[in-house]
Amino acid sequence: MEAYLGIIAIIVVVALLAAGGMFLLLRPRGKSAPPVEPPEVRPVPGQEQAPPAAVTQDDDAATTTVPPPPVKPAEPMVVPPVVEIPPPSAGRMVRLRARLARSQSTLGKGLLDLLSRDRLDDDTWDEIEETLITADVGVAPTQAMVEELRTKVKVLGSRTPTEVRELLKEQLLTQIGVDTDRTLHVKPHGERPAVVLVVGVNGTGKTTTTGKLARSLIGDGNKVVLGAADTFRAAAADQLQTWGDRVGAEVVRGPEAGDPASVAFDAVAKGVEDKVDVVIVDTAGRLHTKTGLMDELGKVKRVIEKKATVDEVLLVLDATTGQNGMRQARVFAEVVDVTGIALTKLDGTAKGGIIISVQRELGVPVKLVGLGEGPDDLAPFDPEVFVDALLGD
Ligand SMILES: Nc1nc2c(ncn2[C@@H]2O[C@H](COP(=O)(O)OP(=O)(O)OP(=O)(O)O)[C@@H](O)[C@H]2O)c(=O)[nH]1
Ligand SMILES: [Mg+2]
Repeated sequence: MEAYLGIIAIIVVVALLAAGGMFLLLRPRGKSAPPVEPPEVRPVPGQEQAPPAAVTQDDDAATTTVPPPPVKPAEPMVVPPVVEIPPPSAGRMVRLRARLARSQSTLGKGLLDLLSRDRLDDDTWDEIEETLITADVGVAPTQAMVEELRTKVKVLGSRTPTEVRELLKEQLLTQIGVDTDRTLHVKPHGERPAVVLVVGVNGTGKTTTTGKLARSLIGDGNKVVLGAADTFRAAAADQLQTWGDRVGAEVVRGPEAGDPASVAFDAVAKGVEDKVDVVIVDTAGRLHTKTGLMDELGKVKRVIEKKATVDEVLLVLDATTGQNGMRQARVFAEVVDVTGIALTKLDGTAKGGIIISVQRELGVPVKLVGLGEGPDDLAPFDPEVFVDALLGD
């Protein structure tokens, strides 16, 4: 019996132990289990203001947060170079003629007022002469004009304002030259481009004129290569590069302090290879009194001529420099055979008469005029428009 009781006791103890084990295994884990966190939603950069992407199903029920669709990583921005389409050159001078206001008020209006006086005595003629000289017309052209005006005024007797204007217009046009050929030689020779060499003393506006001319040629439908033959300063080539980049003209440059003639040669070679219409070579400013630098310029031209014809040698003259400009012009003309003058900064001067004196001095026409610092402020020179602007309409 006792044996039975022992066995039953053992069975009960084992059963109790088994039940306890089951309890431990099956009891809920409650607080000790880590909470199941909803997936974290981070704000997408740049979309911090976007409403949260949560969908609430029921006030009592748990909040279910639906993550937003995956955002593609931003692609790197590629900014295409902005290439401008410049306007054509036609009609530029008419658009810019208001820029001649200073020459108009001094030269144009001054002469009209003097010539409109009832009595033209010697003092008045002296004043007329002085006005012309002050406007840089030059001594010989001034004397020629005064003589002609005196004769014509005598013939006319009393003068109406229209007659005075016509008289003056005719005289100014005669001195400037209406029939002069001012064509810029930029027509390519078959497969070979035209070449324009830009020269002048420091700061006259060579690089600016090169850039403006490239724009206007491109505006007229030409393909252009620029040669940065100013190797004295790296900034000079950068300045030209900026002009080229704006209109999509390739710029050929060389090492700083390199040989300008070889850069000019390379630019022309590139122009030939790319079959462009015009190659414009910008050179460093140089004082006409520095023989070594003037010789270097002669070499630049000769080296280009091994590859192509130099169609234009443009002398860039600053209209505000007066008689000093005349001396520069003479020396440059001796060294490189100047074929045309680009007269810059006419917008800032009352000395518009320099057009007359410089042409007379060099026997070379003014082909381009700079009438401001803006990219399209360069115009083919038109004597009629110029004189009309001086005399007012
Ligand atoms: N107002 C006015 N300024 C001009 C004109 N042409 C050029 N300039 C200004 O003249 C300054 C000199 O121009 P650049 O083109 O650098 O002269 P540069 O002859 O190349 O000078 P260097 O290379 O140093 O000899 C610049 O500030 C131009 O904006 C013009 O027609 N009118
Ligand atoms: Mg320059």
